[in-house]
Amino acid sequence: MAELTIEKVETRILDVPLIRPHGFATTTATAQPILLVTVTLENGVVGFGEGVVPGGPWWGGESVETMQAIIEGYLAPVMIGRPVNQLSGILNDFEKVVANDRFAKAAVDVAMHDAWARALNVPLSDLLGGAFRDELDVTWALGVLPLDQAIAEVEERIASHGHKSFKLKMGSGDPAVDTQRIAELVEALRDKVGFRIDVNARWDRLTALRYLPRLAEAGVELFEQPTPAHDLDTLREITTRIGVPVMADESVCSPADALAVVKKQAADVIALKTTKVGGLREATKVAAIAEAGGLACHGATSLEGPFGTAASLHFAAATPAVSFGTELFGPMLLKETYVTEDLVYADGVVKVPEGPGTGLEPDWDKINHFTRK
Ligand code: MUC
Ligand code: MG
Repeated sequence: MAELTIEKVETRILDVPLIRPHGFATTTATAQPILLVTVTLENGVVGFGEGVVPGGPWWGGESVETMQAIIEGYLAPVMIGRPVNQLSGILNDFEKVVANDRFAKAAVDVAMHDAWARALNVPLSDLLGGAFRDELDVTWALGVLPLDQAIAEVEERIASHGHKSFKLKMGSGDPAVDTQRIAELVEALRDKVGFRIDVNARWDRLTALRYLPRLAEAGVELFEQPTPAHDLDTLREITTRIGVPVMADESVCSPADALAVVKKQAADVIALKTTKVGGLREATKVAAIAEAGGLACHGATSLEGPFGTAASLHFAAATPAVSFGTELFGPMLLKETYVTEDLVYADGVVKVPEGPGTGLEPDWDKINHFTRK
């Protein structure tokens, strides 16, 4: 079908201000850089994808600037002139020209899925097996914050959006002080909502074994990636020793990584980000491996904007293995959106948008406004 031929691939960097600074283990973001990717087909249909990392290259080595260079210089030439319904062949050929760089590949993978679904006039989830649910639970994440501000933010988010679970970012500063701050917060509010922590791989084995039991005693329900990505032995030790479920995030950036975690039974849950694994097709493989190995998947985020988040929602809606809720809250952290109708969040859940593709439409005035000059 000639009309499905990919004619153009365009990218631009958006800098979108956040509603408040978001403190990660090693950096604090006040705006989220997002690489907006458009794929235009010969029939005029346009698909949207987003290249996003949480707050910069500290997380996985990629940034919006590296993604732009890789997509424009190496991935776009593989795509142009080929029909979008040969997606798996195109993705296969990416591996001949670009190793790793999964966040960049995810941005174009999502844009191609979106264009293809829009061309067929079906929701994106139809290309992933079909949606079997229309809304998903959403955890809200607090950046690294002083105790009083953190308590105030939890109370405010319960009142405004009905969140039932919260992720607390850790890993910056002195582990003893960090642990005390989080333990007090959880003890103050655990009767109202659930809490999990994300250390972003910053603690070594001894630090983790020393402080995680205190957090377990305070009532933390899930430990996300306390220790370094490559060290599956320690992750397994924590999983088997402390009695609180462990979620692997930085340890799982590919299907092969997921298989390694399953073989070692190093974690109970996989934080499945469609971004870090290279897109929706790779995410499907990770989910299948997790499911076969008895691990649950969590619909995790790199703080994507509306298009990337909606794509992840379609994936989660079509994938029963994503059975451990989501943290697909990225659009709520942005001060303003750049789609005509934003995602709907209320009562602790987000609706999967309806309509062709992701179901979202661009607001070009806003996109131009946020485009980096
Ligand atoms: C991560 O490591 O999970 C997701 C939410 C958040 O606050 O940070 C990210 C990245
Ligand atoms: Mg994480």
